[in-house]
Amino acid sequence: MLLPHSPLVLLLAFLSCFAPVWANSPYGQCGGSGWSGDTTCPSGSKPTAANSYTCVDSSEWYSQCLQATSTSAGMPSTAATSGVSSTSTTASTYTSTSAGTGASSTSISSSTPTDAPSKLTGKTPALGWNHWNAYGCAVSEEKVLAAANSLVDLGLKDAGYEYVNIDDCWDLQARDSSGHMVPDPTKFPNGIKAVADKIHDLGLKIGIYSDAGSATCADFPGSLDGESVDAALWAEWGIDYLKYDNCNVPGNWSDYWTYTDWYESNSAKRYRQMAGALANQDRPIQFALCNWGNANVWDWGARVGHSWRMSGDSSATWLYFMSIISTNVNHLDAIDFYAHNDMDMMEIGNGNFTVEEERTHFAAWAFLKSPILFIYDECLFQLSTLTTEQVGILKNAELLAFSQDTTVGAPAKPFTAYSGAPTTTPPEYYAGQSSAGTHVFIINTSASAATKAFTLSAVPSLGTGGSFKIHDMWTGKDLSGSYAATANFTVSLAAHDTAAYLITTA
Ligand SMILES: *[C@@H]1O[C@H](CO)[C@@H](O)[C@H](O)[C@H]1NC(C)=O
Ligand SMILES: *[C@@H]1O[C@H](CO)[C@@H](O)[C@H](O)[C@H]1NC(C)=O
Ligand SMILES: *[C@@H]1O[C@H](CO)[C@@H](O)[C@H](O)[C@H]1NC(C)=O
Ligand SMILES: *[C@H]1O[C@H](CO)[C@@H](O)[C@H](O)[C@H]1NC(C)=O
Repeated sequence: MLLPHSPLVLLLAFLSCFAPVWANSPYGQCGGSGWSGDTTCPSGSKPTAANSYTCVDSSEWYSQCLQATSTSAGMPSTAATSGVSSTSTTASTYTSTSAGTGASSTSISSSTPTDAPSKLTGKTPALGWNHWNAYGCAVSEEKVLAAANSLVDLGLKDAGYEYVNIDDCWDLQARDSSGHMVPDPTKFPNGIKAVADKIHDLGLKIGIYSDAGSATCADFPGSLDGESVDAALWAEWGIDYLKYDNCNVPGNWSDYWTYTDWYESNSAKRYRQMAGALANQDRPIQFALCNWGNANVWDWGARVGHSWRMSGDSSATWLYFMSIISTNVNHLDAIDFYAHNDMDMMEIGNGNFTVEEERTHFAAWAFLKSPILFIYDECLFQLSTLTTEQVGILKNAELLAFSQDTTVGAPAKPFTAYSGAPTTTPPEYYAGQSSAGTHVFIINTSASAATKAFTLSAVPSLGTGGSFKIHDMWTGKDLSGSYAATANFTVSLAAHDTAAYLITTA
């Protein structure tokens, strides 16, 4: 294989850098709240199922270019032609949290697995790369291995990034005659196992993707009711991580009522079936539930998997960041070791953010202990519209250490910065613990610069006496002097920026 940074590879990468692939591409984002990118989808001269795409709302935040007419995946879908929109409609019936009568009116099989997630993986949030936002359906062995090599070359592996995750569209639309998923021979000519071996040789781990329905969101085979066969195949290949999506859910698996314990819901049951299949394999596979924050997943996610998405697909917009943080702060008690609220992909390098907004994005994902799965391709990273500054944000050792701390499982949580401080949505002040000490994070949510202040004694666990040293986690430097517990600490924050501090006894 060519060295990733050889001149030839750089030239080839440069030549393939036209428009960003997420704009106006099949299965790419075409809308959503706050979305300012391309809203059209590719259409062929003869609109057919194969070459015409329409923009379908898959959630409040995300619309996606989907084929106008679905083709049949391995298992027939009982959903309407557009799986995403039909499952979203179903999803809206999930929202109530009140206890209902439904739990007794459904007959959950007593054989539904109750396996807990493996304790051999997923203690701290997953860090890595995911192909989707960079390549969509145009994924390939070459691109996945290039990403793996770049994790090493850019020092991201050393910083803690470990997962190289393949998303949707990696296989053929039909299973083989023995019912197995088949890697697309054009995209993965050597199969997935060969890719897994190479990724393992680099000291990294590999993720695969499937769906808890009859077909994936891009209409490839789903795993519902075929979990054991698929899990065994992935284990044989050496898979370390599974992202398990929520498209094309057959009608009889919908939840039309509420539950006292949503672990008994049909939604949870679909994910529990896969949890049981994974538990039967001879290797730990981290299980990432991608059911879009439906069915009160934060109440049962930790009994089934290692992380769970809190929303529909993310959007590369500031509005999405504010929304997902606001959602997440209502469910921070769900977060602990082996249990992580997934705020969805890191959009650094995507969208049109200021450096301050990127710092806030990264910091919030780190201090709320979300998995951090980012994108990049040669166009973004190595030929650096994704700047060294952005790589520097992703590699910030102190924020990553907070995310990956092995002695404290809890995230930072909102606190009242001083008596009478205003409450905002999302909150602006957060405090948490790590093995290094106490941390404070402050988001300036407004579009102009502001002075932020907090009283040190208002920070939970610092106490009301003594004096403290304050360390800036972005610069890696201590602020000069020391601060009494009664001191009013102030900082001037640029619009949409986030301050990150470690506070220890002076
Ligand atoms: C839905 O129908 C399929 C096919 O008959 C069946 O295997 C499955 O158990 C049903 N799901 C539920 C939740 O009843
Ligand atoms: C990106 O942001 C800058 C600064 O806010 C703005 O001037 C520019 O028009 C934006 N570009 C796009 C493509 O939205
Ligand atoms: C702390 O300082 C800020 C900024 O100077 C000021 O607005 C605020 O009133 C002060 N708070 C206290 C409790 O002194
Ligand atoms: C950010 O700046 C705005 C405008 O001055 C202010 O209203 C907001 O409270 C600030 N946020 C923080 C966290 O200081």
